Amino acid sequence: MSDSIISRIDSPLDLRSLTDDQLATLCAEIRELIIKTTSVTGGHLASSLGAVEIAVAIHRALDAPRDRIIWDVGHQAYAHKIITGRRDRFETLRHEGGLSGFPRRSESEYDVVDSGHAGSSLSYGIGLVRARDLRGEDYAIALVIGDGSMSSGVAFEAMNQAGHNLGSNLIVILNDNEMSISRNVGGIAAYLSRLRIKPGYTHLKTELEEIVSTMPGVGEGLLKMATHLKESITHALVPGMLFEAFGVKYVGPIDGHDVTQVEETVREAREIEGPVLIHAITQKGKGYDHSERLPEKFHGVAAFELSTGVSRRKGGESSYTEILSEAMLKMGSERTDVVAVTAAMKLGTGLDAFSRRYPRRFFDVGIAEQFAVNLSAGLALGGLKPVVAIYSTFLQRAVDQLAVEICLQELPVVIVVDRAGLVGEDGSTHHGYFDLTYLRMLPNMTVMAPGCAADLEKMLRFALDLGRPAAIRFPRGRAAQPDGVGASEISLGRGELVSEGDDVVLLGLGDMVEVAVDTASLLAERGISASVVNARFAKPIDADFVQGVAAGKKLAVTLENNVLSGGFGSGVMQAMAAAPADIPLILKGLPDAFIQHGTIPELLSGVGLTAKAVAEEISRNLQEL
Ligand SMILES: Cc1ncc(C[n+]2csc(CCOP(=O)(O)OP(=O)(O)O)c2C)c(N)n1
Repeated sequence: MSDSIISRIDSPLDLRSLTDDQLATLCAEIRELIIKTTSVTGGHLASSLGAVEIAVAIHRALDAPRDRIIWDVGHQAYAHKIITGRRDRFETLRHEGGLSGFPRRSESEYDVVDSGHAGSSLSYGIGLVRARDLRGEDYAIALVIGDGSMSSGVAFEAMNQAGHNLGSNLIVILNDNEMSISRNVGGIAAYLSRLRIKPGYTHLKTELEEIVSTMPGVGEGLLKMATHLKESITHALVPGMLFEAFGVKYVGPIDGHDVTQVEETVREAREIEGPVLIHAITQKGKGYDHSERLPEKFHGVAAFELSTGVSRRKGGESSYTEILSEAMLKMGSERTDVVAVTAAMKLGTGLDAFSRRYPRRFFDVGIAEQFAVNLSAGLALGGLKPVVAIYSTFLQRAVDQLAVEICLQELPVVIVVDRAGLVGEDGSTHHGYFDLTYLRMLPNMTVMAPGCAADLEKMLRFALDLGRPAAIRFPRGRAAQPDGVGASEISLGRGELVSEGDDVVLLGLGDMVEVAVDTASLLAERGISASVVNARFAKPIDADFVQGVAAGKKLAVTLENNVLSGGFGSGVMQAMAAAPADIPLILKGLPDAFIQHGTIPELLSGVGLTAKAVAEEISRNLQEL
C-alpha cells in the first residue's frame, strides 16, 4: 500500500500528474479497495466497480469542489469518495458513525447533494445551472446518471426542461451498463442498446456538418438540399436524435472505462453551450469475477467471502419478502386475475419468482414508481387484481397517484410496502418510516402490518378480497414468529389480543409486536403485568376494540416503526379520545428527524425503540402515576 498510487491520492488534485499507466494502476487499486471493503461492510459493489474510470476522469477534467459533480442515486460513488479525501475512512463505510454508502453533504464538500433516490440529478443540475447563471458565476456542473435512472419520470421531466433555453453548459454523463438492478427494461433501454452499436458516428456527423457549411459557392437551394441531405443522413446515422430532439447535444458512445477518452470528452463538453450528454458505455461489476458474472446479485450485497463471492449473511428464518414471494405464487395459481407490478425491484421485492412463473401477468416498469401505481389503477379498472410492490422510501414518489388514481376511485389495488421502517446501513435516504403517515391520511385506504410471518399471507388474501385499496407494510429482514401471534383470522380494523395482563396494554404494530412481547416479559420480571396486542391495522382502527383492550388498565402504550406524526399511535389516540375512561397513552415510534445509517438494532436502540428502553419507561411512568 505504501508504494501504491492510491496512497498518494488525498484529493482530486493529486490525480493531475499521473501518467496513463499510473492511472490504470490507480483504477485497479481503487477497485481492490472497494471489493475488499464491501466484502466486510456490504454495499453497492457492482455499480461502484463500473464507475471507477468515470470518477477518476471527471475529477481530472474538472476542478471540484469548485466545479460541482452530482452522482445520481449515489450508490456508484465509492471511487469518488476514495479520491476526495476519504480513502483512510473508507473501511468505515455504512457503519454507524462512519462513511455513508451514498454522497452526503454533511460528509464532504465534494458531495453536492444527499443522493439515494434515482433520477433526481438532472433536476439538481438544471437548478444549479440556473442559479449559477443568475448569480453570474462560472463553475462547471456535471452529473453522472445510470441508464436505469435515466428512464425514470423525473429525469425525463428534467430533460424536457434541459433543452429549453438552458443556454449555458451542463454536462450529463450517461453511465450505460445496460442494467438497472436487473437488466434494464423499456423503450429507453432498447433505444440505448441501438446507440451502443453505432460507434464513431459523432465524428461522422461533425465531418458532414463541416463539409456542408464550407461548400464553396452553394446557392440557397443547394444549401437547403445539402442541409436536408445532411439532416436525413444524420437522422439515419445518428440515433442520439432522441436527446437532440430534447435540445441536448449528444456525444458518444464512448468507452466509459477509458480514462483518457472520458476525460477528454468531458473537457470538450465543457466548452459546449447548453446541455450535453456524453454516452459512456461501462460494464457493471467490472474487475471482480463474481460481480462481472452476476452483476444483478452484486448490485447491493451483504458481507461476502472474497475468494468465492458467497454471502456471509446467515440463513435462518425467512424474511417477509420471501414470504410474500411464496404467497404471490399461491395467489397466482389460485386466482387468474392477480397480476404483479414492480418498479425495477423484482429481486428486492421477491416478485422475481412470480415473474418467472407468470410472465404475462408481471410488469416491471423500470424506476417509475408513479407510473407503477398509476398503471395498477388502470389494471384494476380493467378488471384485474394488481399487487404493486414498492419499497416504502420509493413509494413516497407516488403519493399523489395513491391519492387520486387509487383511493379517490376506491380501486382494488394492493400496495405492498416493503422495507418499511428503519432499513439500516443504507441510511437516511432509504429508511421507510413515513408510509404509515402518508397512507393513513388517504381516505378509502386500509393499512395493515403483519405482526408475524403467519399474518402476511392472511393479509394478502384479505387485501385481495377487500375490493378497495389496501396496503400491507413490513420491514426489511426476518419475519418474527412470536408465540401466540398470528393465530386468529384477520378482521377489519381489529387487532389480535396476544396475551392478557392487568396493568398495561402494549399495542404493537408490525415488527413492533415482537418488541411488545419482549417488553411484556421484562415488565413481568418487575412485577408489572401487561396485555400484548398485535394491532394489525393502522387504518381503520376499530375504536371499540382499542377501548376494550385498554379498559381497566393504568397505561396504554403504542409501538411503531414509523414517525410518530400521523402514524399508528396517532390513530390509536384518536380512537381512545372517544373513550369515556381517561387512560394515559404513551406513543413510541421514531422521532421527527432524519436518521443516519447503522445496523437496525443500533438505530432502534439509538431512538429507544427496544424492549429494554420501553420497559424502563413504562415502569418509570407507572411509579409517577
Ligand atoms: C426512486 C428510486 N427507485 C428505486 C431505487 C432503487 N435502485 C437503486 S439503484 C437502482 C438501479 C439504478 O440503475 P442505473 O441508474 O442504471 O445504475 P447502475 O446501478 O446500473 O449503475 C435502483 C432501481 C432508487 N434508488 N430510487
